[in-house]
Amino acid sequence: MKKLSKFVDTRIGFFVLLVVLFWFKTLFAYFTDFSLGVEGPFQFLILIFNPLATTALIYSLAFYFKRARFFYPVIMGLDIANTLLLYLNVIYYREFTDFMTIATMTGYSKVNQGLSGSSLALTNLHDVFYWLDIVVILVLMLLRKIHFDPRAIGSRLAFAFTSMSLVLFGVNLAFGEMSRPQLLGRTFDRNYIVKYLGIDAFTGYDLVKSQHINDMRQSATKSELEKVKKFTDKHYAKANPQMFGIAKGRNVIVIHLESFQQFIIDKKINGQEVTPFLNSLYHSNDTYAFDNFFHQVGQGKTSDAENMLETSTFGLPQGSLFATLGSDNTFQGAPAILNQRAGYTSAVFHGNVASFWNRNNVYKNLGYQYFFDASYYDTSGDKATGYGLKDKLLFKDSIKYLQALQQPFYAKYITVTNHFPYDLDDEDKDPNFQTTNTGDSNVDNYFVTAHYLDQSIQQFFDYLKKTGLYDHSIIMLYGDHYGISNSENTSLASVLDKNADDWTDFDNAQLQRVPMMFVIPHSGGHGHIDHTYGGEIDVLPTLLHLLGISSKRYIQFGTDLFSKQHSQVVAFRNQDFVTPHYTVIGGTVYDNRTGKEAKLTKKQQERIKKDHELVNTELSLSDSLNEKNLLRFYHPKGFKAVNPADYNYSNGLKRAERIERKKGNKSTSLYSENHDQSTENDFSTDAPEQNHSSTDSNRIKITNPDANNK
Ligand code: GP9
Ligand code: MN
Repeated sequence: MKKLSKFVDTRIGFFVLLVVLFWFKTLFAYFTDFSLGVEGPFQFLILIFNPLATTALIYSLAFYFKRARFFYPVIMGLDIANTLLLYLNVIYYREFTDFMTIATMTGYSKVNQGLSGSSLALTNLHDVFYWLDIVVILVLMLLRKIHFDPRAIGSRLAFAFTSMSLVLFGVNLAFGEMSRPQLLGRTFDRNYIVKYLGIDAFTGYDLVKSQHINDMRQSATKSELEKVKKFTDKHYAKANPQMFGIAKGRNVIVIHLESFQQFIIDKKINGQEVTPFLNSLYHSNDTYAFDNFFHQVGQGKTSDAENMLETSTFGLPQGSLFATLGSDNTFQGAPAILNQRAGYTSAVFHGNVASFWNRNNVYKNLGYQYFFDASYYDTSGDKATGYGLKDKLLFKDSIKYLQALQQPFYAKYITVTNHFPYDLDDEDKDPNFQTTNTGDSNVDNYFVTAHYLDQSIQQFFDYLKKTGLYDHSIIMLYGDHYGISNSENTSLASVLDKNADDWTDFDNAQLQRVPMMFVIPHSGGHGHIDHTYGGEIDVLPTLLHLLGISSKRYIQFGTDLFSKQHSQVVAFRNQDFVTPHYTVIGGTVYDNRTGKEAKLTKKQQERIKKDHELVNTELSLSDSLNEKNLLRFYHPKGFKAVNPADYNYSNGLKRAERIERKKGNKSTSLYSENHDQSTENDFSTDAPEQNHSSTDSNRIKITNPDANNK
């Protein structure tokens, strides 16, 4: 013991102590918080040793500080920073099953207001272990139980430590490459990089990559655009003549069902439907519903879903496209196309702050004319949960703005209440609805908030019907992404009548289905549940064709879901993919009928290889398009580039009213059509908060500088 404490009193000893402690902490994270899919003893060995090289490398830098009063603060500072990086990744992983990239980190400040609530819910009692050693060491230093060693390490020895660590890292990398060829060459494998090289190496690698993107943007040329255009032209799917234009000229109402997965549809718990209203829509013959429709989001989650639906290009392999590139990207998306081709007014209704996911900037680049964010509603007291105004109130309080919009409009509602951690005040819970009892509170609460969301949609539909808006609208509802993450799917297994012990990656992939419904009242009653495979990337061309607008001239990666030429290969953001017959995950091919690894004939192998190539090509071309901002070089016929400076989201109602007045008799807003009478009273809700006083402090902070005088 004495010997040990003597050793720790030397600089090398102190260095070894910190390296070993951090090594253990990383292993602790590997085995408790992360699930890295380690296979076989070789991978296991690499995993055990991978934190060592980078930790030693980083901490060895302190040796170059000769004076004790520099050496100790520097090495402790490095240890604290390294622990913070590890810990933030732990928190992040709990929600996203992924690691933080530089893009996420730099985008963080833009989104953290909304994240803070659930980040807190993501902490765990055992997190103490990540910080305990640092506290103990600092206390021991203060009590002078650990002594500062005044003897400096010579430059040569310091250099020897650094080079040794580098050699060690080289060995680590070589082993990694042996087990997984092209480890660093492949863009999408964050889990692999951490598994083989550790978090520090991953972060360093990512830093280099994001620098690379900056360089690429600057050097991009028009000829790169041609490559993308050639691909999307070749994959264009002709509209189905039976469907083309069936919703022509109608209002488009988009309802973004937060975290809503397909398995909730028709699900009964304790004999009761979770979402009776959405189920009735799903089965209505006014509704074209898709039951093999997958979300395709990456780390950008909601914002990735929005990006795909608005632009039919994929999100990025890392981070959120909205948050990282969206401020200055060129988009040719739905609001601008609909406005320029068919005179649509565009608006977003969302109960969270405008800065979340950088929407306040991105929407201007997309050409959205109105953005009714949290600052437009009373979000005080119990009217909001972590991500903003409760859904029932969002629909109700949006009416005064919605009715002022000139028709036809393209209006998007982004709901929030069914968002992790699925908190709902007791007053909002339906006493008649009994949820599951899985022991996993996220799963149990998920059904409660989904049930609430269902009620809110029903109330909105009642309003639409009462005012007649329903009759000349197409209402598009979709789930943006999973609500229950892969690590919790086993808790869900029993609810789905499955066995948690046999749960596989195949089951995880199948659960990525989300609802996609086009409700088109009075369109002939041919609505049905369509089994075509597709995903979020396909929505924009489908919608445009329903509205009678050809999508041919635009660069879009998806294809019309109703088209005979529609491609049924559904790419996930990590290059895994699903087809009607197979599910391909990390190179393993599963047979959809059996859920087991497929035995493939030569011909089938060829087919799957082709599909794989298609997936890789479309993802990488989409990335090239967005990362290099190539659309700035593309000028489709009749498309006027969006100028974000034309948009300003303050005083939305006043602006809409000014247009009403200017148009006079020609105004097509619902308010004008209703003889300048408000339709707000046509909305009825049982939301208990509606009568609560608004003097309580706000649950979400309104930070929009434009947020006054609405
Ligand atoms: C926040 C909301 C949630 O405004 O859209 O985004 P998510 O966390 O699901 O990406
Ligand atoms: Mn979401």
